[in-house]
Amino acid sequence: MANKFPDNFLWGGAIAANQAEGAYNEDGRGLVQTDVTTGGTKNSPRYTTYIDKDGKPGKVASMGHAGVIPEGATFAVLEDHYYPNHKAVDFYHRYKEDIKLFAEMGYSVFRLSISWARIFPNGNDETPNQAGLDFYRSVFEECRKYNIEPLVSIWHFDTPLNLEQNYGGWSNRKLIDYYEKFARTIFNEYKGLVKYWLTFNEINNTVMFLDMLSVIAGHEATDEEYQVAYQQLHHQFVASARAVQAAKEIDPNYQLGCMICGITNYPATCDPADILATEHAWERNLFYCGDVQVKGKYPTYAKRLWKERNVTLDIQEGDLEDLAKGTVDMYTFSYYMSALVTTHKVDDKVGGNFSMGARNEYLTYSEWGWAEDPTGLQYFLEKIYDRYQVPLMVVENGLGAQDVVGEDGVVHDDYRINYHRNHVNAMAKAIDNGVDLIAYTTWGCIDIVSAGTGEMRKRYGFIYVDMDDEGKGTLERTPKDSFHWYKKVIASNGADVD
Ligand code: P53
Repeated sequence: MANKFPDNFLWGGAIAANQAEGAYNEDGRGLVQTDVTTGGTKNSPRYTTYIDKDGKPGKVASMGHAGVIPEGATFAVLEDHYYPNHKAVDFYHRYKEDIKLFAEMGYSVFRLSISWARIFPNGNDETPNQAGLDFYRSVFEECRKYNIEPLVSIWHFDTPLNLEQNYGGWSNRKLIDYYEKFARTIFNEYKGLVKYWLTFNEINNTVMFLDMLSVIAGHEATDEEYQVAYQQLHHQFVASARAVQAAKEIDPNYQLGCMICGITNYPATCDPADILATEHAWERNLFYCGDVQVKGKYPTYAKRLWKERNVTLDIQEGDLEDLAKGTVDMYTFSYYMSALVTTHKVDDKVGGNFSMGARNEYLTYSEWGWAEDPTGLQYFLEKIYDRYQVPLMVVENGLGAQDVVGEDGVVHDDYRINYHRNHVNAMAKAIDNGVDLIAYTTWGCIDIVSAGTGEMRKRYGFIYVDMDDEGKGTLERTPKDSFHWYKKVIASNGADVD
């Protein structure tokens, strides 16, 4: 039976400013963390670079947005390193060409993020940078020309570097006010051009990344690190809730969403201890954020989570009221893979950046160690919808793979088509089971810089970009086979996935 999607279902793709735009120091843009972050690979981390207090250059393993540099050091761009995000794929200058290609695929939605540092270069400037405001206005107008609905992430791993360097980043409560001012500025500026907003990309990663530190940096996170992360997350929750309230004040038609890194957790064995550990992993890594942002309050199990890590949250007067008042209208998430949870010793660990834990013998893994699991997407959709009962959006999904340009100049990416076909089918099944799913934006609709590894070779796009890991290439855009496949899927509203 052919898949059935709702009539007004939104089909499209997604990118993030720092991974696509480049033009890192043009038109008054300030620096962000990825501008001082080198490229890495599957097996070696990206590094955040700095000059220490004695003037010596140094680097520290980073996750793009979480590199912690030594006391007294200053983030710095070093001469003998390559920074892939500086140029990225030059969306900043080529957005008209790119949006035209998206329109050709039939997009009705395009997810992108607004770079805070283009609007407020230092994060807390008195007045916004007009050139930054103009750029996004022009991008949104270009979308509207083709009846493409922009879906805008307000923050996608790119806090202005000044706020990281001189304020301690999200550990500092002041960031709530700076973020709120940024959000209000763009809500006012783009009224009538944008309807859908996401407050923080993969907000659960603020804490979940700590579980993964042992993989990228060979370091088990300490209670102090959890204390810092939970406090930062609290500030982000309040900032998100304030932004939601501001948005509704400015335009009651605005639709706001949370954005969660959606990893489906399964128990590795039927040992009851594993079943419970899995449920607790859902609470810690997924529900904690969704519950605060959709239901408007910290869940009861939060006390246990804080106690396990000796965390004492500084919650100030008005914060809990803000959380209650600033709940989101929709739950949006990225979905790439599932993971296994176990209390037993694991011999066969899955490698690759960010994915970890035991190998699932029923699944296949990408070159970067991510488990391909479309059933896990159906499971996630059904479980999350049952819990929250608000419209859902899959705002990232895709396969990072190395592409080979054929002799005919085209990438024949059946592997990517298969991946998306399976996930589109899984969404259709969840919809058939009653889930109110309203949008699907595939990740990196055009090839962009990988967030995790900084590589270009880890490609997700349906449009090939001629650019390599060293920054060599013409930046020319060429549709892959998947481009034509997706066009057909959209034209048939998800019915024809062959
Ligand atoms: P890359 C880890 C696990 C799941 C999603 O990731 C993740 C990450 C962080 O890398 O992030 C999202 O480029 C993120 C995007 C990112 C995309 O997944 O490492 O929102 O910015 O590019 C894919 O392969």
